[in-house]
Amino acid sequence: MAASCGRFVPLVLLFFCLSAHAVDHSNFKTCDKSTFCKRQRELKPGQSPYRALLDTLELSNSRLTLQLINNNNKVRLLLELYRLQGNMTRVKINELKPLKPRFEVPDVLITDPLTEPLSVVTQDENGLVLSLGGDEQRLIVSAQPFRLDIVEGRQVLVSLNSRGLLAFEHLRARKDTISHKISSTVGSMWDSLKSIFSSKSESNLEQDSGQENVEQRADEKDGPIIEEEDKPGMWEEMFKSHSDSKPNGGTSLRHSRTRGHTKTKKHRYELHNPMALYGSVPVLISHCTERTMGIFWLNAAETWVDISSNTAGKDSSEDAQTDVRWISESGIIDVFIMLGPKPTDVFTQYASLTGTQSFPPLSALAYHQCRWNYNDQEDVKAVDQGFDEHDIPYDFIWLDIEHTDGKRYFTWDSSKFPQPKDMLQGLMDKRRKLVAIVDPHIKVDSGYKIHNEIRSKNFYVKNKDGGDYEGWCWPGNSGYPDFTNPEMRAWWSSMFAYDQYEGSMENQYIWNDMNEPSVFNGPEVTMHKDALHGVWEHRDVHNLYGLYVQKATADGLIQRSGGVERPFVLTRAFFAGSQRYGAVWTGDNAAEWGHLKISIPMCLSLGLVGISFCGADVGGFFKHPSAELLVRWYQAGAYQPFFRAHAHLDTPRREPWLFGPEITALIREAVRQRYALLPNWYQLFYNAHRTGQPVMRPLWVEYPEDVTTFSIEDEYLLGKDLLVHPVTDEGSMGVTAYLPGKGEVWYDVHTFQKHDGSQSLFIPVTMSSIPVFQRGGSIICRKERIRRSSSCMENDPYTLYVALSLQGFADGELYIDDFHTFNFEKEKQFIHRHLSFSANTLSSRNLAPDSHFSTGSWIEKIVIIGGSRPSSVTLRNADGIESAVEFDFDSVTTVLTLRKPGVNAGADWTVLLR
Ligand code: NBV
Repeated sequence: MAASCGRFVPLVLLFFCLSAHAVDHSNFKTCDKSTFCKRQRELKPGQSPYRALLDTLELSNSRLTLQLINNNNKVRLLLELYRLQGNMTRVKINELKPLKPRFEVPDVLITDPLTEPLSVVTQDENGLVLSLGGDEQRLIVSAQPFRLDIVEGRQVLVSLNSRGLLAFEHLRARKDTISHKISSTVGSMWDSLKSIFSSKSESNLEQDSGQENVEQRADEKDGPIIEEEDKPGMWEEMFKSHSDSKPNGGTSLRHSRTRGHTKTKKHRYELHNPMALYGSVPVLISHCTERTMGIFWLNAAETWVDISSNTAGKDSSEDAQTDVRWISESGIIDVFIMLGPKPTDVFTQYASLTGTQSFPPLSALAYHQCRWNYNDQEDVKAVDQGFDEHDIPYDFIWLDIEHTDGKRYFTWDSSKFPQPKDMLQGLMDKRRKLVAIVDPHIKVDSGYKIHNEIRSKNFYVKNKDGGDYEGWCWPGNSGYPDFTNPEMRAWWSSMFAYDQYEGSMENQYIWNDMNEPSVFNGPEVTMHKDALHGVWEHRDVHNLYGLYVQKATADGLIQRSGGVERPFVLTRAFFAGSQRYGAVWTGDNAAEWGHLKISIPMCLSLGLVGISFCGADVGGFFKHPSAELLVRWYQAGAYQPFFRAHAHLDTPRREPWLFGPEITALIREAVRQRYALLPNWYQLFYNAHRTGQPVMRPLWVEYPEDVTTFSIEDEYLLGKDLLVHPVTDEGSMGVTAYLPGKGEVWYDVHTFQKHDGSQSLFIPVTMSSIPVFQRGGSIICRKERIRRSSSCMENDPYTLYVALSLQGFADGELYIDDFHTFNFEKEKQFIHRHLSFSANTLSSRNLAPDSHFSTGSWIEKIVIIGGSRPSSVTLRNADGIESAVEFDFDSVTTVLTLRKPGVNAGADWTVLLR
């Protein structure tokens, strides 16, 4: 697959491309050790043998099908092409007549994508040209060799198989042991396969010879399928002591290095290593000054992606090209080409396929205090009090695996947590909450209710021989519920009901860890690929497993509240679409400066592929941070979407007050900055939920034509108006920040100092804060009365920060609802205001006239930055009644402060500066 575009910046957003210092690399496969990847890589450009059979073309209104034939072995593939609404094209390739169905990823697309009519513009013996709608876009299908090109005007945007690398291994029966293979290997999963072979009787299937199957799949005139020699690893693969039986032989496919098979790590990961880690989102975004595009490869099997680009240093789009080769172990080719053209269009396109970020309860956006482990109820109480004593707000305290009875999830260790409800009530009295961990490996123990029910309902993943799959994890010998089974998920969800999950209460939320899934004694520390989920092999569904765990858990939290409350679930494993179910964190990092630094691009990448609710363990999970690193991490974390401190069991305690009063004060200030900005975070998440636009954005998203922004990953934007440059180097005296936007200005939020856009400048720093700038032309809402928790601040008044552009304009939004239920969606109970400043007048206008909600919050202060001293300030309320507003003006900082306008935050009002 190739895309052309001047100064092309390919962003691989597949998974966390990181692994570990302490990781034993020998536990993980390289492409060379993954035989499917090795076979595919051995194919050299130009060797793809496919030809499009133009006489097989069928075109219904919006679906074009065409057969492709492999000239070497005569196996036919079926190509389907769709034009999708919103400037997208979908390309599907499957075997025309596979021996049995190949896996097609369910539950990731939110709906069947809406299509648009396709029409053939021209056709001859060399191929055809389709109109993709609009005047300019065409899809060219070349027959020999098969190739697809999407062109706009004279420019080729995307080409498929332009280097002739398409390869699709067909399902086949093993030659040497055909009957054995079918009767033993397929037969071993006979029950679940029956429906697939519904046209055959059981005995028929056993008698089938591989040759008959083969012949069925070739057209008479092409002759029978020619089976090539088996290549190494086709039918069995060994990795260390693990054997992967491959009942279907090699099934890999490729369309054009980096890896998308989620793995678990027991060690901290290495920086800048493309080894697979906890999650994968098979999306690639390309950006250049003229255009942004995306490719979504919907396949949940192990996937390798090779990328090569000739764009370095190229200024023109003429001959710039990035080549991408996707290699997946099984499934089908199902590719969505998102044609932009702007970054925001690609986000909209991807959101229309996989959904948007779930809208978290406000408290989930506040500060979380976690460690492995808080030891017992007294410990929880002491930490909770510590926050009050040191006047540091927090919303959630977290319990890791040690809170359970012997790692039996949904239970409590009765000696350490004898009265969980008392503990939860104590937190609730302070309007605080708790998160408890629930992992998906289940202790095999006949005295454990959860295990017994899963076993009796036959809900466990099976091993290749049909018994329950068992592996080693925290509880010892463990079973793994089959989360791909909707009945299993419904049952799992029901376990969160208050009468099932004893000791739980409504202020308890959930954390899913180890859901890659992690199997300590499994190949690559995960599940055997030949384990079975119903009829499908783990090979087919691996990258989906974690998504399903989080989905079932989030559904459980919704159901336990009768559909009223928004859930909060944190997950370690994720896939495309995981954004719909909660938050993701970047896993087991370390207390090192490099890990703090990399948290920025890691969360930026996830945000670009829909997962906005991302954060890294503040302080670093492994090792003990220095006080300086801890402070810098709190300061950075306060400006990242998911803000949670976490630490490994073996590390010394590090609650914010354990490093002496000066450090406590610095951490307090960082956390307070987070709480003050919660209204802005809330509004950004509402926007992400509604529109799919990321919360945390690389600069190029807002300044797509400014090439300087393309490689910046040490600073970022929150929405479009706040620019954050964390301090990520030890002993830093300052940072070099790039402020984008010719003709724009940025104001330092701490000093109000004004800087011109489109320049890099050195910003000196002290330990007290990190550089944050507000864009001239924006209005940001804050709450400045910081209390114990975000819930305590719900009805507090707002302060508006109006940062004027050079032309004297500004605008922004304010969003308010009950902060925790679905009533904003179901009952339209919310307030959404547009705030705008122009011609010396600031006004608040209703953006959602159909909605209804009343708030007790009012506007207590308005800070206007970058203007001049007025002679009077008047407030005009919704009834047209005018009153004078007190103000003062600082001519050095050009800050005008309006005191107590006192108007309700949900009302229409205008402030006039004269
Ligand atoms: O449950 C223990 C830890 C947890 O604290 C961490 O956040 C997870 O990423 N968990 C991994 C398992 C063990 C890690 C060494």
